Amino acid sequence: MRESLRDIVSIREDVRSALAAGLPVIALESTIIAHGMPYPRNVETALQAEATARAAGVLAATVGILDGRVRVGLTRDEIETLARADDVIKVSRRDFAFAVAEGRTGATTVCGTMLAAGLAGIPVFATGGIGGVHRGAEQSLDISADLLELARTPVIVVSAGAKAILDLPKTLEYLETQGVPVVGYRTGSFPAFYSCESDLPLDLRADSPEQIAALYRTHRALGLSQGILVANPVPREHEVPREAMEGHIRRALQDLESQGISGKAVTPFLLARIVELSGGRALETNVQLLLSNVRLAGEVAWALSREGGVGRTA
Ligand code: PSU
Ligand code: MN
Repeated sequence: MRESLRDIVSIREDVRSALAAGLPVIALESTIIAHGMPYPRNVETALQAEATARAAGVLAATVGILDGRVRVGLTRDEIETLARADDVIKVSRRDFAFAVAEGRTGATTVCGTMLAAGLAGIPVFATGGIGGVHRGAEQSLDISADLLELARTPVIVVSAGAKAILDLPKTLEYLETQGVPVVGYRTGSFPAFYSCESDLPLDLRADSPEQIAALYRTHRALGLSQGILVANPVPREHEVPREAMEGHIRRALQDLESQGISGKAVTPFLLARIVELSGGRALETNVQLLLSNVRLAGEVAWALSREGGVGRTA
């Protein structure tokens, strides 16, 4: 039996018609719901992200896999399911076919969500922070599949940079090697997720959503197939300064090692531990930077649709 894409991917009706009409749509991920934040803050945040998009006149399609079906545009109940169930697979590119073939329920990472957004024809995606090259990668070779997906799927990913738990210089080097444009939004330095800036300069900068939309169009017109990473610093009033974060990160990394955690459990463990160590402050920052990214992604989606039809990804 040959399965067609339609048998596997369900695009919610309102999302489908918005895309057909060239109206602005953004994709949202679900790993942040299932593995990135504690219950019930995860559900509240996911719904708040969708409401923030709506307030900006943009439709948000949260992506996930329910009982083996890829859903582009989850319902409230489906978001609740992903947030509560404890057997939700963290779905990256390599897990995608497995989750579908086995009829499983899964939350998509940045990598998995880009893949689904590309299939659905949604060119803009808002997340918190992408995965990247881990500290100590010269030993562990732990490099997030998010970076490889950015190298192969032409979706604009609006983020607050890469998570500060990572090796940020190596993450930028890797993206450069893979030909992924990294664009600072109103900044000349790579944001460090919880903090507005790092000491790492960026070569590309945009000061308006229209500039990002124009860059994407040109990128596609040239036949370039990489994604574009937009690095949007967390709003200043919500940042945790780097010196304050660094202590928590070092401690969390020590705990990671002493507990012998590896593989896909690494990032969820570190994020949860840092929330604990910061007395919840890191969680607040994480929520706020996500909402800020949703607003910017919405503006970029508007800019793309104004210029006549959305920039198709396929
Ligand atoms: N950023 C957050 N919270 C998260 C993640 C990123 O603020 O939960 C998730 C994203 O889904 C990202 C994933 O794609 O962590 C990266 O995991 P890994 O390092 O295992 O590739
Ligand atoms: Mn990893």
